[in-house]
Amino acid sequence: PNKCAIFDLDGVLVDTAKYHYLAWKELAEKLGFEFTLEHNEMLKGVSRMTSLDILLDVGNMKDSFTEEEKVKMATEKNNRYVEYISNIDESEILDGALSLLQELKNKGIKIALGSASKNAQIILKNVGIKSYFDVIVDGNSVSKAKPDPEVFTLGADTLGVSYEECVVFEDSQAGLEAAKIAGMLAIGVGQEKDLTKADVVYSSLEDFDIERYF
Ligand code: G16
Ligand code: MG
Repeated sequence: PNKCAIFDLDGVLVDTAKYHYLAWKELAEKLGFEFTLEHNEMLKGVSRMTSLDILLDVGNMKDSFTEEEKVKMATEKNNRYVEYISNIDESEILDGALSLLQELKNKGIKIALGSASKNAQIILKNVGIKSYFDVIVDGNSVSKAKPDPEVFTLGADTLGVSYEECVVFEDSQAGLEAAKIAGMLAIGVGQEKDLTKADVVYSSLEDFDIERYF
């Protein structure tokens, strides 16, 4: 039986992926190229600096900047993103997320966060769901980014749960791949065509059948 649910944050529990997109798009426009929603798929679940590299590649500017300039651009993007998320509230919680967290709690299932974001704490606090988590692993706690499984295994290790007893909820290919490498069940949340690495895909957490997995 599964004992632990591990949740990605952006795009699974909260609708903040759109703010990442807006902030990256603004940077691309400043640099003089278009960054589309389709391009944005490549950034999901990916760390901030790797996201910047992918974006610069889209604009054919991969080798145009020094490391220092890149850090400056990433910081600028993050400042913009933090502005967007500083005023968010529970209305940004995605459909089905709150009731799923509550049902898991009622069943005594351990709940972990496994997010690549360094801004996870502020988001959880602003939308009011921080107290559901038995452990919070985010971009500040790990040294290796998804698809490395560290962001999920660290949570399981902290809770003393074996990886085979963990179910991961993810909206990104990088995160689903990380879950599979760890030996965890990988539930994709989103569109099937984008999430080919998932064991099973639900278009929304609302459709997730808790009795089937826990
Ligand atoms: C999120 C997003 C990614 C973002 C990454 C780092 O991860 O999906 O697009 O690049 O975090 O975020 P930050 O710049 O805030 O540290 P997740 O794992 O919660 O989906
Ligand atoms: Mg995500």
